[in-house]
Amino acid sequence: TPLLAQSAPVAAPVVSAPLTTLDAHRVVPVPTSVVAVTGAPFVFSASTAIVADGPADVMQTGEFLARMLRKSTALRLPVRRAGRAMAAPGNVLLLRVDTSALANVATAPGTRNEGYTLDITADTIRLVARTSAGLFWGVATLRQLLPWGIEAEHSALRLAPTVSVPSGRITDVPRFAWRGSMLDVARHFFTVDEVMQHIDLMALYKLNRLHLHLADDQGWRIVIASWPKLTQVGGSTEVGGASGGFYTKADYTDIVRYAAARHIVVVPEIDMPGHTNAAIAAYPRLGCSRPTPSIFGEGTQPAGVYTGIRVGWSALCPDKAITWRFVNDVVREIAAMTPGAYVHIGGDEVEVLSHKQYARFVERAQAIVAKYGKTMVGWEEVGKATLRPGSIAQLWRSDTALLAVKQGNQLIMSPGPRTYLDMKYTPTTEVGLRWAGYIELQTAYDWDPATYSPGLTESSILGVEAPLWSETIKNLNAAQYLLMPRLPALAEVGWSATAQRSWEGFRTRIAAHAPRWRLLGINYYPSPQVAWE
Ligand code: TNX
Repeated sequence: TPLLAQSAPVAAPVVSAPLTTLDAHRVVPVPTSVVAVTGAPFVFSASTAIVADGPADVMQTGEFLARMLRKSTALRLPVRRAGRAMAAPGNVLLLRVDTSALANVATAPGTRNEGYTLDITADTIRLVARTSAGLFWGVATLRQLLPWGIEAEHSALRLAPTVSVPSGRITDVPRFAWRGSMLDVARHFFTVDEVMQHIDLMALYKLNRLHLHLADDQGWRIVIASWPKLTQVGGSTEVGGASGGFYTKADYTDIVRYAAARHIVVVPEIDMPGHTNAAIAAYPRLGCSRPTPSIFGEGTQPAGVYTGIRVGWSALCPDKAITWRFVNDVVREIAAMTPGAYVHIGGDEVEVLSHKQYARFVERAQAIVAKYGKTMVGWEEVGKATLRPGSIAQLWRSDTALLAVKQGNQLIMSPGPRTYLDMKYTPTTEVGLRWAGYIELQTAYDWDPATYSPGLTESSILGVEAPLWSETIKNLNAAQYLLMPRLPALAEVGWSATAQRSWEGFRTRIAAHAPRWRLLGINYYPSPQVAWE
């Protein structure tokens, strides 16, 4: 029987106490600079107000914080727009967008816009950022500075009787622009509600890209109106043979909106030309491959859908007109429902096309993505094709990634032995695969994307991403067991400069997060490398 239920054998602290000095913070990812100042703390009370100064979504961020405190404490903080007369006395939490903030902090291109400063005194918390996203990440930090009891799902517990923050100043800017988490909803389907719970978890750790692997051999998970059988047939099963599932366009839009409210961009992936058996089962004329039961033994169902876990054998026929009508329609519909800048075309593990057929396929798909106004992302093999400036390659096993770098394109770093969170922690932990090795927490944490493989420099790296392939993962509980605590480790690799972070520091800080996870109902692997609180 699975041990995946929350089972950490820990004695949780009974009291959810406020921090006494900012130096003692346990923030993950670790901020660029934290300076404690002697002086009285900021104490939240019935007369505290949240004041929003900036675009409309700053109000939304204010409400996000107010709602959190409302469910776990007696605090009912009003959220007001700046400028209105503020009659009531009391202390103020100011959320302000100021496009000149952080002007003299050195950063990589673009990342300054996600930074923030947080000044805490007895009467005021001033959170200032250049954009609404920066403010939201500042609130994520503030959340972690508050006692863990604020995470309680209902106020009956009253776990956080005193909600206060010690005085001081935090300045924080991310190292990389792309900090991603990938969910494979193709091998096993995840419901809209599960995806939203995952987005909540990402928001805790300042991850800003949700990559959804929407189609693979075992499932097609998004409605394409011009090719209805993709979901009717291709979405009907999943690995192991259970019934699958798919998102309607309205479902997908709900996910995109929920993510956007948390400053997370959804990156849809339709894997092609390989990993396409679900599409081929629905429309056999697309395919130049059929799974043959004699080769695969298990997994091949009568309707042509596949429920096993072999990779590399399926491919769209690269020279047929129907294939290009299909690619064009799919990319058009996906692009139309995706406000984010990216469409991921997969491109991995194609073993049944020639090098030339493969490169040509990627180049044509790339042109279609560009025609619909999006930036192409592909797994590192796309480096074998001629890339347009700005196209992005995702490193996973490092052998072809450098081909993209040599063309001047940037990489998302997802090296299997560090970031494949579908790998087991140890030989004896449950669920997961092991082809890229076992990944205990320290292994997930202790590496630097810029020095991971020769030929890379800081500027060739757009960021990091942790894929969660779901061949062995049937539900969110199992997913969280693999994600936690490794996803926060990856988040720190992506956000914090190497000079600020260390394994010792991380393992001490992350230990204090477990009480939050327990209150939030987040499952986790209690790694023996951490003295969990
Ligand atoms: C490799 S990584 C794959 C996936 C599998 C994964 C399992 C990559 C681009 N392709 O199709 O699900 O390994 O870990």
